[in-house]
Amino acid sequence: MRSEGRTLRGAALPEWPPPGGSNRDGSHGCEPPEEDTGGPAATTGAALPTVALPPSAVTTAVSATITLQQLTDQLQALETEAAAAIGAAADPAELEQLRVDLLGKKGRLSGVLGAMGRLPGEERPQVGQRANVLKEQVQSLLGERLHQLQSSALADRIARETLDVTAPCRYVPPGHRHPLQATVEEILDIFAGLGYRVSEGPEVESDHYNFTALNIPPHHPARDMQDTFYLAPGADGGERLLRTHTSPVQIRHLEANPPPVRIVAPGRVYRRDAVDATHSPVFHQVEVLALDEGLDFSHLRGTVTTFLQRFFGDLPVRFRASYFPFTEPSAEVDVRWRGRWLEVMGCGMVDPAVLEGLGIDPERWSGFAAGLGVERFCMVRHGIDDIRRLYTSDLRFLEQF
Ligand code: 2NL
Repeated sequence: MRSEGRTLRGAALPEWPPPGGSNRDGSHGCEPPEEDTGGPAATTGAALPTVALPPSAVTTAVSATITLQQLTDQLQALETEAAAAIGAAADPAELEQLRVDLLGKKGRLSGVLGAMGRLPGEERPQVGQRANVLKEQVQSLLGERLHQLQSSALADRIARETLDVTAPCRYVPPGHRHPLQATVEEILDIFAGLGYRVSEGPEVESDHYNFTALNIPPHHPARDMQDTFYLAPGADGGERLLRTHTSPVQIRHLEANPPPVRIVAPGRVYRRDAVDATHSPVFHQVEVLALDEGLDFSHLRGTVTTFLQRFFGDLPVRFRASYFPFTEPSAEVDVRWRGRWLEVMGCGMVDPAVLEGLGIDPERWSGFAAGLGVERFCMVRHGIDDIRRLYTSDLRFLEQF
């Protein structure tokens, strides 16, 4: 390959006449330019795809003596044939094959030059010069054809890949977050600013995580207020239901993470309620839980007040005693909104029974929890009169946000 490479770069044809001049070995002339001594294969060369050498040329090449005229004819025939084959080459790979067949170490030109040794010494320079001319011509034909093929391939590609930059685009109307989602994110942002991490969990829950672990045993009256939707038992035969609050997320979090804990759990929850202007069987909740050493009701009060004043503005906030099975004491929280007290969330100190159920020592750890309905926050903030407007995807409504 290497010596063939030299041939192609045009350095391999020997100077003509060769340096040193006379016939040191007593033969008629120089040996052929390379070790290729003109055996039949080299002489005839590999057949070109399109044009074959005339039989006479082939036979002449292998005979013992040869005339100047015969060699010149062979070179002429080779030139004609090469020009036709190069002109007909369909792609660069075919051209490369032609180059090897014509100019390569075992190619056609080498074959003709191999026969040159049988000419009388004074005739050889003529053949050598003719061969050099032929070689340069073939090289430039190869180069021109390669250039032609490459530019027509490029032109084809440009034609194929035309892009109409004036074509109208597909219209994607600009949108924005749903007001409910925006409310969730705003609430989470406020708690994130107070050092809470977001935690999420499954909407399909077990009775244990949704009720029992929250100090709501079977037949507890609180189960009536949070009636839900039941699914067929899971693979393990356990009861499955749609969670009625995101508290199970906090139970799961406490099982996996030892206190201290500060988390906020957003998500969709379900209750068996009839639809009206303020109720939906599917709604959204955010619950908060803080568990640490030394937490008391003042921390709960400060945290909830700070949160509400960041969300609604610097308004009066009041706590009223209430009841939840999972907190003790418990409170409802109201804000003074446009001249009226509005109940917006519930909260309390985590009931020691909940902590004991989790194997957490209530003598050491205490905490508070709070829960709110996102729809209510969204409706109060924007003056929305009916919860159903949040679910019906009416653009005349949504575009107002
Ligand atoms: C409401 C009231 C509340 C909680 C949720 C809670 C969670 C755990 C332990 C104790 Cl793991 N409590 N959550 C506590 C008090 C109130 O929600 O009105 N929600 C819409």
